[in-house]
Amino acid sequence: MLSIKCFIVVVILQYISQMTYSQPSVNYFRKDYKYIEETKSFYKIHTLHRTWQDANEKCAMEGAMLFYPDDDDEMNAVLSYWNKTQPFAIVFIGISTPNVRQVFETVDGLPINEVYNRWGPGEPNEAKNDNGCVILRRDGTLNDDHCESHYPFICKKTLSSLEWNTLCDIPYTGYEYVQKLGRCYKFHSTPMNWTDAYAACYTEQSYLAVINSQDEADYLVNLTNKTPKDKVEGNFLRGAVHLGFQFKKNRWQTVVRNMPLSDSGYNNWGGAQPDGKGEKKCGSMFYNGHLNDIHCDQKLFFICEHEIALLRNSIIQRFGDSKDRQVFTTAKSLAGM
Ligand SMILES: *[C@@H]1O[C@H](CO)[C@@H](O)[C@H](O)[C@H]1NC(C)=O
Ligand SMILES: *[C@@H]1O[C@H](CO)[C@@H](O)[C@H](O)[C@H]1NC(C)=O
Ligand SMILES: *[C@@H]1O[C@H](CO)[C@@H](O)[C@H](O)[C@H]1NC(C)=O
Ligand SMILES: [Ca+2]
Repeated sequence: MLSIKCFIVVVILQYISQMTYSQPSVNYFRKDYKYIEETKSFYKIHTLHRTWQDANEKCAMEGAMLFYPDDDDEMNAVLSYWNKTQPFAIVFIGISTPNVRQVFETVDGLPINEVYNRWGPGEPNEAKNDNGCVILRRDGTLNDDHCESHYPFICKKTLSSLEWNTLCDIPYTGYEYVQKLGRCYKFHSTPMNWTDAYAACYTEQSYLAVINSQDEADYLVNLTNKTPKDKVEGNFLRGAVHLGFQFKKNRWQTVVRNMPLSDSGYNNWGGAQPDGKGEKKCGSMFYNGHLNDIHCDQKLFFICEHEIALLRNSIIQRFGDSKDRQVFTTAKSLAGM
């Protein structure tokens, strides 16, 4: 009886994964992005005000791009969504003067005259010094503004640029599925401090990796060894990577469910570590797999870990009608879950 159940579940799962492969037109990127059919793209309006540079980086971290309108049609489609959902009057868009004053280019390198470019009356005017970044007003006009101003912004992901990582069930191809561990991992070779690394993993719907077994430690060592990183320049600490544990409430605990590190299944500190006497409050791993405490402002490489939901939450969202939900419910009850 059990094997029949398993067989049926396998068949259903195969059916689901075939849908994933065979339907590139499924319109799902992330839960927080809205798909607009006219432009075949996904958009997220970020309400937190940021500088232009921070907005640009935030979109890139989400695997998207700081939005600018391609043409009138996209302008109208996005403006109408914005009008319906948000009250603010201005957003930063993905147009700036990265090279030369007054030479406006999109974040993907197009001259502004090849995209939507209806300036407001008298604009651009460099009214403040260093007016290198472009804002869009609700009336559809553009204005040059100070890049260090803070405004909301919109991130955009085109459907055609979407690559679904089927095994990891996320829209990020940098994650490697490890069958033995049933998890996915990504080595980030842009060094960050622990806090920023934590946020970067979170942005990719993941978390700073937590080691729960010797096998997992071995894999992370292998992943670290095989990632090319010798040529990465800059001021950061080499020899260790940030991981998901920290010193909090007088003990070392993991970022997943705040579990004491000693209960996590892997507690193998490097020789004489931790040596910070509680002053170094963030967790890292030497390249050889041994744990190390570190100052949280120290920049290191880091590894994100992605847990794959057993019956794939995002597929329910991607194929969100009730028929598919039924398939899942059936599969779940057959599997006795
Ligand atoms: C959005 O609202 C502004 C004013 O609040 C209006 O000028 C504009 O036409 C509206 N655009 C769309 C596409 O709804
Ligand atoms: C790590 O790499 C070694 C040698 O390449 C290999 O034998 C081992 O199976 C790998 N371990 C994991 C967990 O990937
Ligand atoms: C991490 O770096 C960011 C800037 O990227 C900074 O704002 C933040 O204060 C730093 N955090 C720590 C703990 O050093
Ligand atoms: Ca201006």
